Amino acid sequence: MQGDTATLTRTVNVILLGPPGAGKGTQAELLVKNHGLVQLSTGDMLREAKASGSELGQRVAQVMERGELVTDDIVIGLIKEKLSNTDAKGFIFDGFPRTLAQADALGQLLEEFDIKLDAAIELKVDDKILVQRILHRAAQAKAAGQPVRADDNEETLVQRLEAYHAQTAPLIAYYEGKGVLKSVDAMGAIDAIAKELSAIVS
Ligand code: B4P
Repeated sequence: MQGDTATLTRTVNVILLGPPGAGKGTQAELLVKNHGLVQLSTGDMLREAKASGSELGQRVAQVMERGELVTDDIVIGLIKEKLSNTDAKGFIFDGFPRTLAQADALGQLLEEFDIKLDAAIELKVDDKILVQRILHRAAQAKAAGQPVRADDNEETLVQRLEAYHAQTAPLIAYYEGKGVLKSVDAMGAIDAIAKELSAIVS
């Protein structure tokens, strides 16, 4: 990854769009490491809520385990809370928005917090490869004696993909219409994809 680390000359804000297992979380972590951006992952926030045993966590756990999307008001509230409680600049919105209503809400929040969206980056991957990636992640976690994500199994992935195509894929045209869409082939090696993303944010 040498040569990809760069201090940005100005604040950059990007959305990572893509199906489950496309590499949103993987690439967001590399953008944090290489460019000092702040990752806002609604998936991580929801898993934290679940692990904390809070009332919210209990409500969302079953929805996630079914591979469905959590309601818009919950995830919009989580993102708003994070933006309200940070002085950080330069965000990666990872897994948010996932519906047109969330995209509209994010647009309003960005205006409210005076944040400019630079790009919505689509990670393009064939559905076929996603099953392998998710099952691989489950196997790795198991081998390391770590908990396996409750939604990392083939049956739930089918539901997650259905939700993606029905509710999230329309965001590609939405951001294309706003002139901020960038598409990246995310079928290759993690490092090669990271290089392309670094070039976009730089
Ligand atoms: P998320 O946590 O966002 O999970 P995801 O989309 O399934 O995974 P992600 O895309 O980040 O995985 P990654 O590629 O990094 O959401 C989980 C659930 O939370 C949702 O199903 C939903 O219920 C709920 N939720 C979250 N946000 C929501 C919202 N806004 N609205 C409503 N509900 C919401 O990793 C996959 C694996 O692939 C890893 O093992 C990685 O190492 C591997 N991998 C990545 N890139 C690779 C590559 N190029 N080659 C080989 N392997 C690769």
